[in-house]
Amino acid sequence: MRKEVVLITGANGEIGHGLIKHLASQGDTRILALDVMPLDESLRPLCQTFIQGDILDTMLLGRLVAEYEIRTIYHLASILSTKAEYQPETAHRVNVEGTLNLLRLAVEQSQWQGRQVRFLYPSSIAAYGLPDLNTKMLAGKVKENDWLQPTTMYGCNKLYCEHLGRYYSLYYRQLAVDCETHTIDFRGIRFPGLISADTVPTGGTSDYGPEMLHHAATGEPYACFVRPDTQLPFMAMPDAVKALLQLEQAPRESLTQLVYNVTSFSLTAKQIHEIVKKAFPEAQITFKPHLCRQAIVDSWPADIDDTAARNDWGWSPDYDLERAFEEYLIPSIRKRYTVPSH
Ligand code: AKB
Repeated sequence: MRKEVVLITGANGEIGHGLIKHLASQGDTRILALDVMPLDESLRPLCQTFIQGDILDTMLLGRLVAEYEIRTIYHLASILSTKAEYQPETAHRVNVEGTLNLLRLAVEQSQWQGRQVRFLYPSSIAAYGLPDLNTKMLAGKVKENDWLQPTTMYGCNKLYCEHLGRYYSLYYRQLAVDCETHTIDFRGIRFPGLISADTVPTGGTSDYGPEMLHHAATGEPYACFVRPDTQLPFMAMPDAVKALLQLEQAPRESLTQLVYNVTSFSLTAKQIHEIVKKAFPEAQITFKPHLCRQAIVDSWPADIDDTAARNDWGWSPDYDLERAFEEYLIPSIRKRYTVPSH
């Protein structure tokens, strides 16, 4: 008997933390967690099984196909935009070949189960590429099919994997004699910059937002690597988890597209600085733009249009700007770094 599970790759990453905690709190989901790094001790008891391994290890993935009945895959593993620019070919292997391995696994599982496995794929605003700052500021809320000329390896990888998801959903082996009937049910979400109270991101280019906040709370000085006027859309982590779960649950018939923008609020680095300073008046924050990272952020939209997600599957964030900082980020981060007095 194969064990029915939900597979989460990149389980130890930022979204993985939030997703595992949420799924475990619902009680009825058996989680098979996979990560190349050891899983955080706090997450271990929440998972049915944790496997430390690589999504490029096809033998390992073959073993998973044989042992488990995988209902849904949350494929979270990836190398983020800044890190990917230092090792673009490695990023391509992990982000594209790794995703291809998971899509193949999903097809095999769908065939064997006789039903479509759901494949939830977090894509990103990095899939967009606006040619210059002026265009970015005039573009307004960018829709899913606009400005898709990413300038980073990570962005190219995300956009291409969205296409792969569409291919594996609709056209997989379309000319084969034994043309496979059971394809997969791919659902992609283009996330804005994410901010979590529990984890600090590594290797991204929207990281200046969460880094400013976490450094301020720990009293460490922070030099923000973008200009104060830099604007990006952001979202609090509980909303990112909510979006993934809500899209997973949505009836296929209500979905008019395979990839959706979602967003919560959009603000400048200066506005983040002001909010952080108000909460942590001692914070030592300076602005020291890194020209290349700045150029990446300048190519990402200042805001995105998530009307399709709102219309098709009822997306609506719980945390607007004020609630995100006042009710979630600041109190949780304050608590996280407070040393208990004995
Ligand atoms: C990154 O900065 O690479 C990510 C993203 C925007 O997808 N946070």
